[in-house]
Amino acid sequence: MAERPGDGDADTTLITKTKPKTQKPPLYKVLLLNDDYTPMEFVVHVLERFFGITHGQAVEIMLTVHKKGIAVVGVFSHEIAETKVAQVMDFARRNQHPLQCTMEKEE
Ligand code: TYC
Repeated sequence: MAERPGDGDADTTLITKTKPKTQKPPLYKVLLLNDDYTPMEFVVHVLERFFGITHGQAVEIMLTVHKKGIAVVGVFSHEIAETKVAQVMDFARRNQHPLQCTMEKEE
């Protein structure tokens, strides 16, 4: 008779399972950059409008960018991040502000 796992004699049976690896899509940080000309209220409005965050959170992020030069606004799929960047850049340009928004792949 052939030995089967769990038959419970003195043999040692090792069962090695290979874990199925599901591919996680890469995520992208959307970054906002400081400049000397875009009004603070405009930046706050942009953050509320395109990132669906509260006024308080928008003020906090805007001030971080103002003080540190750059901040992460959010983390999204490639397509969503690209859309957010395009919306911010287009809205800033149409209002003649030099506000810059960019995206970067998460490590
Ligand atoms: N530094 C700008 C000012 O003093 C305000 C500002 C904040 C601009 C954040 C851009 O992403 C920015 N008016």
